[in-house]
Amino acid sequence: MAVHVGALPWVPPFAQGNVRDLRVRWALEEAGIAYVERLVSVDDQKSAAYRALQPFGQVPTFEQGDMRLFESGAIVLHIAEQSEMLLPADAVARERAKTWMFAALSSIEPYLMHLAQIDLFSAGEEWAKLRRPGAIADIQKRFGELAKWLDGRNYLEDEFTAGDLLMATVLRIPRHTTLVEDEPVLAQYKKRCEARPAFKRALDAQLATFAKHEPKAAR
Ligand SMILES: N[C@@H](CCC(=O)N[C@@H](CS)C(=O)NCC(=O)O)C(=O)O
Repeated sequence: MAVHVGALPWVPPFAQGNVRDLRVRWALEEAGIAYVERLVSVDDQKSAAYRALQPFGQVPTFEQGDMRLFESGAIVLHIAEQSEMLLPADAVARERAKTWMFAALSSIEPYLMHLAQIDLFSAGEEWAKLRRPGAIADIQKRFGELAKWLDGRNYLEDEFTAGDLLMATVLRIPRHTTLVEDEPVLAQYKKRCEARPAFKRALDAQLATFAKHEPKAAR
């Protein structure tokens, strides 16, 4: 049964390569599962039919027959359950990988999204100027701790897993800063994950869609 992935036709350049369907595309590429894009327009996002699939009107979504999912983490987990490329067979290693999936999404991503809110969506606002130093300090603390864990390791656990897939995509969020580069262990780790052919195919596919649907006004 065909897999459909909900994605946006176009986003402004600052968001390209970071829209969360990238995670789903990457997981599917790692698992060797073919998929078809389902492009979601602004009108679709507001429609009752789409809200039944994604209550917040966002992407990504995943549809395969009766299996209709939203939330990138839940979708990646569903795909990972089908492939040892993403979740090892060993029971302990498998649960450790899932632990890192949650860590990426709940212990690292919120800090980075807070900074994105400050820098990209509220730039120039007074509260954002006041909050920024604290937000940076919080990220530096988390990044230092993550770098300490990764020091001397190629991946979060023995092998690449869905935990690394999510962590690497999360580390792409502050690309308008040097926060990742300031921690060389993190920068090398991110680069190692992004060097995977499956990541490159996923990124190319997302960017190709944006190129195809670029509005005339943005050219
Ligand atoms: N927690 C959700 C977040 C989804 C999300 O923020 N999607 C963004 C793109 S990365 C979106 O659809 N933005 C368009 C909008 O909110 O209208 C997930 O991980 O799937």
